Amino acid sequence: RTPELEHGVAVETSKPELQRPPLFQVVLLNDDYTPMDFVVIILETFFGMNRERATQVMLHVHTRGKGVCGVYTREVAETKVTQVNEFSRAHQHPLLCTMEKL
Ligand code: TYC
Repeated sequence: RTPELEHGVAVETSKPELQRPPLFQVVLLNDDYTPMDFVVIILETFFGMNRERATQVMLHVHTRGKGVCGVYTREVAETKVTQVNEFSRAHQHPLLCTMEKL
């Protein structure tokens, strides 16, 4: 796009402008029953957080009602939501995970 000078001669370089895919926040919702330790394990296991970060995010969700676990393309976000909700149900916890388009 920008003409670059090569030996004093303007050369047209072109950088292809790639499409960026839509991004989605994966969001965790608060509830009154899911144990705090279980939420921390979810954040470590499915979102690659260390214990300190997972605890911060869990406490944010607990006090504010919801919180962002990560930002992903559609398919990755959908997979995380399904994995978290199935894991929570398998352990008889009502924890809810959803996604929101940015
Ligand atoms: N509110 C829950 C409790 O007091 C803890 C909790 C945190 C639940 C985050 C869900 O997404 C959640 N045990």
